[in-house]
Amino acid sequence: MIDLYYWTTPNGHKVSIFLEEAGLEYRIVPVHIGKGEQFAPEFLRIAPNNRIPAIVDHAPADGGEAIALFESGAILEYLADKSGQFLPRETRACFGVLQWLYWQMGGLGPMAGQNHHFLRYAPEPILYAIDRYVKETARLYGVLDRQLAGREYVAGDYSIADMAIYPWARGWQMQQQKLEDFPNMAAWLERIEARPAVQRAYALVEQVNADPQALLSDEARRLLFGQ
Ligand SMILES: N[C@@H](CCC(=O)N[C@@H](CS)C(=O)NCC(=O)O)C(=O)O
Repeated sequence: MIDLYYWTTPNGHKVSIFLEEAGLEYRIVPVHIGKGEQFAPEFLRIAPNNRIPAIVDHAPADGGEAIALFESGAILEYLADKSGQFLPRETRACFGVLQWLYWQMGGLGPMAGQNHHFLRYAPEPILYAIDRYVKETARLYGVLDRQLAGREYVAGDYSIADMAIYPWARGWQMQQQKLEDFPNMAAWLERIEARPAVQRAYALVEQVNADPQALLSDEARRLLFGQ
């Protein structure tokens, strides 16, 4: 059994998508980041960076004691290794996937995250910051779009790279992007969205989070951005 410490945000969805795709047994432990639950000492013992997602695998493959992990990229690699799915073993194919996973972790995730911050959460509009992150998001989607030309998935077969990128890319509208500029990405978004496991992962949102706007409250902003 795997415990998934989760909230209904893009980084949380990466892991719920994997678990649904792989059919691994898991249970959700909600961590309401708008209420400050990410600062609870018992969560910090698992995730010292006070961010979701995190997992605890109570039945690791080596039969040893439970394994706790934070950072969505490391979690995806771990689960791929454990299940033997969504990350090829062969060196070229494996690193073909991993370079796109790290592109998401070091590029699209942080840049789109700042895009969300300055467009949605900042107390006043800072035009330079908005322009910078909207443009950088567009540049990154241009890179993704070119990679997807003539390909169904980001790197070979459907993989943890697609699972890491999709939850951020599906927010293109909020990020002030024009989907018609990225036709290959648009087709790929449709392909991923149509997957039953992806639909099951997003269906969890309503069960876990009754108020998706809660992160916009003054208290949530103070907790999230006053650290
Ligand atoms: N690099 C981390 C980023 C995780 C992250 O930023 N999580 C956000 C939600 S998407 C969070 O938990 N925020 C809580 C906070 O800022 O206190 C990962 O990919 O796991």
